[in-house]
Amino acid sequence: MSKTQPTVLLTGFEPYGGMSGNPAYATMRALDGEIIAGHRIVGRPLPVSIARIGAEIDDLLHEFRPQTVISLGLAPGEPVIRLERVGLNLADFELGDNEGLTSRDQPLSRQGSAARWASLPLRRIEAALLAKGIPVRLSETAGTYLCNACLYGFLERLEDQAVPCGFIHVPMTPDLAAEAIVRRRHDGMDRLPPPSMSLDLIVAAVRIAISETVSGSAPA
Ligand code: PCA
Repeated sequence: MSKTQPTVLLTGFEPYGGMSGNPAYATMRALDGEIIAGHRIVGRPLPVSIARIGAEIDDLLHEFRPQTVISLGLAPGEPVIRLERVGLNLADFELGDNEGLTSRDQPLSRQGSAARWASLPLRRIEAALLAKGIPVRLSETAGTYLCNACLYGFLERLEDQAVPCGFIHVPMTPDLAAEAIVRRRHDGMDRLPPPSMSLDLIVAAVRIAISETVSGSAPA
């Protein structure tokens, strides 16, 4: 890997919650190794583990010293690309992580501030996606599960550095939505089927988000 080429660290979460895949992971894999506006994309997985995520973040920052950090996660039920504005200093979840751990009312960082702003050019990304016909929205919460822990964890470690950093939640892909419909048939609840977006469109959206962040323009 060229030492002079700036690096974009792109993380994607592993599958969780009994689902067979995670489009965040698949998108990270699809973009790993791509060059966007002269920046090399380094895609790496993150574990859905509250016990391990902090050390994983430390290791990735130490290994790659990225100029930009963008993390991806799945938001089941979300119909559009969702740009997170803020990470909260809170872990609170009943759905066990991939090691079976839950958390209640726990701060992620003892000394850390209550919240940290994502530092990606969110409005520019939003405008670029809308211009390409990709539905997107800004969001005031990344939840209180692992995706939020990831966003807060990166922002805390990068707070003194000029490294744009943020988190993008993506919808289910159609295969996961179909899987959820089958699963829900058995729970007797009459619920709307979950919305979905094709992996191709999600990958295109993340490529645009990276390009806007590193060069201020959409990919050619
Ligand atoms: N989504 C979960 C954790 C992993 C993922 O892809 C979340 O929104 O917190």
